[in-house]
Amino acid sequence: MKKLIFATNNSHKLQEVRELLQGIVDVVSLAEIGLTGDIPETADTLQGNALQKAQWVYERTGEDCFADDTGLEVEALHGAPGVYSARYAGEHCTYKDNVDKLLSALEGNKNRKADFRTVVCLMEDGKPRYFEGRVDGEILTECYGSEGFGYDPIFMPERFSVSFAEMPIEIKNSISHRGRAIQQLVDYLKSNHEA
Ligand code: ITT
Repeated sequence: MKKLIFATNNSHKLQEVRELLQGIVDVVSLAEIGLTGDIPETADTLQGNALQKAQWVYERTGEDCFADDTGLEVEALHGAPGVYSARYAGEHCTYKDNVDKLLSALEGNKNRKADFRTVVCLMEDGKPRYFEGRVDGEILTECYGSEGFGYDPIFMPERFSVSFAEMPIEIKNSISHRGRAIQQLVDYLKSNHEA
């Protein structure tokens, strides 16, 4: 099975991606190879950050790897927090700080449309390749559920009547931004490595 290091410090992402790539890719975490430290993500696009994270790991290991950069884009906020989703409420803020800030920003606003977008950067032999996934939905007016992470308790994907945080991981994975981007990666790996 192909081995790929996943360039993330986010344990929830790791769990979701491991589930998605089970039996297809041997996903190696940074903890497993003893690579610590803050991975820089200073670009102003999801693609730029995904590249930066994958490159950071590739430069230190020389091994094939991949990274995920994700943003929540809210229509009424002209696409914010977008690429700045992690630090929306400031440096060192918690998921709850971000959720509270977003709920306040949208208070009384009838336009709740939003989407999650993920760009995955695969670094193979030092060459980057990108895969994207997106899911449309809406921002709820309060938190629901305790699964998942980040903005999951306030995001309800279209055609569903529950938030991401009310879904088992397999259901979120089957429709999410990350699930879709990783599916593209799987399709690429299957068509290029098993022919
Ligand atoms: P790494 O860069 O180490 O992978 P991160 O948490 O910094 O982890 P991102 O920059 O990609 O990851 O994500 C930005 C933020 O967007 C993240 O901190 C969460 O608040 C939110 N987020 C990402 N994926 C999400 C998801 O599937 N559900 C809910 N919120 C998510």
